[in-house]
Amino acid sequence: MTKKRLLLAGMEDYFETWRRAADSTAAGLDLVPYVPGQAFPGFPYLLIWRPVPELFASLPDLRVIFCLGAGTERLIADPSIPARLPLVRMVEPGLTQCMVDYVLWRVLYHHRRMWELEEAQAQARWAQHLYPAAWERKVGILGLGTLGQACAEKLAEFEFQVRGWSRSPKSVAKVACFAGTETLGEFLAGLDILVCLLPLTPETKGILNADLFARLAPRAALVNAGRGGHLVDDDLLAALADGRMGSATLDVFHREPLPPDHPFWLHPRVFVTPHYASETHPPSALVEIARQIERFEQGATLEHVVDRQRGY
Ligand code: NDP
Ligand code: OXD
Repeated sequence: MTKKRLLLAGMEDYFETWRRAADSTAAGLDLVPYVPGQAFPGFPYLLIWRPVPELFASLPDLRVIFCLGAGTERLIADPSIPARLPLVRMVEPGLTQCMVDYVLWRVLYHHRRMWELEEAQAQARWAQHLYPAAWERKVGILGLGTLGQACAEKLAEFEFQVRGWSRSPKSVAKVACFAGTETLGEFLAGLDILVCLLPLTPETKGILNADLFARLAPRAALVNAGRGGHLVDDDLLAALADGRMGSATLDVFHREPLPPDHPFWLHPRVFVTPHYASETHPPSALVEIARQIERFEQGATLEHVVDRQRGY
């Protein structure tokens, strides 16, 4: 079988990892690195993560753009990407599984107030504390898409009281689903732990702000694995200072890497992870890309195509 050629652009540091993954799977893809200034006629498929200057002029036969990640806001904002080409966001089992691990880990951490034990250990102090059962904790997930839904299901399995919020109505077993801006207040009311897994769009930018924090349970915890632009940093710092919010895990930031002088780094109730919540796994992602190419070549509609007007 002839392998399909997939061009990788702007991913120089990872190219060898991807090529090894391609060689180790039966995806049937031949990965080719983009070289700036060179033309690539005859390449219908492209995989990119961030905008690459002058890329599209060198790809006269391009038909589908695959994004390496689930969040496509940077590509949507790139005016050089031809509007006629479908942009497919990443949906693959490795990315979903890692996000489930991360969210479960961080929710359990905040649920059991692990930092109190870490602080106590640093002082050789035996510090038992009481905590509610999982079924007494209300956990909300902003964004009930591919990742949010998988996380909601896992948290429900662990007996948390789980709520989810999306744009369109959803039905997820053991999860109370809320849809639309008009239900946001009801969704948020009294949540103990709030997880953000929204895409960054004009509607969701700055959604994690003082008004939202005021609706949660006192000393609630925030887990932001969506995008840094969802959070108003100063509102979180103020809410932590006045005790309205109790703690936060932040994986994504307005500027990445997070600048060394940012107050989040040394805050005793803020736990920073370096945009590490989840990542695309080359072997399973390539199988998924190959499946989509197969569909496309057989005339079926591509899945997970980004709606650029909607912003995700
Ligand atoms: P999806 O597109 O599958 O899900 C997005 C969800 O957000 C959908 O449920 C959607 O509603 C909802 N949503 C979007 N806009 C609104 C709105 N205005 N009001 C209410 N709900 C809204 O995306 P994924 O689950 O695959 O990924 C989500 C995000 O996670 C990514 O965009 C990215 O930012 C982030 N991410 C972070 C990673 C990390 O390592 N930190 C790794 C991977 C992703 P509806 O279902 O009705 O469309
Ligand atoms: C993604 C990410 O969007 O890694 O996939 O943040």
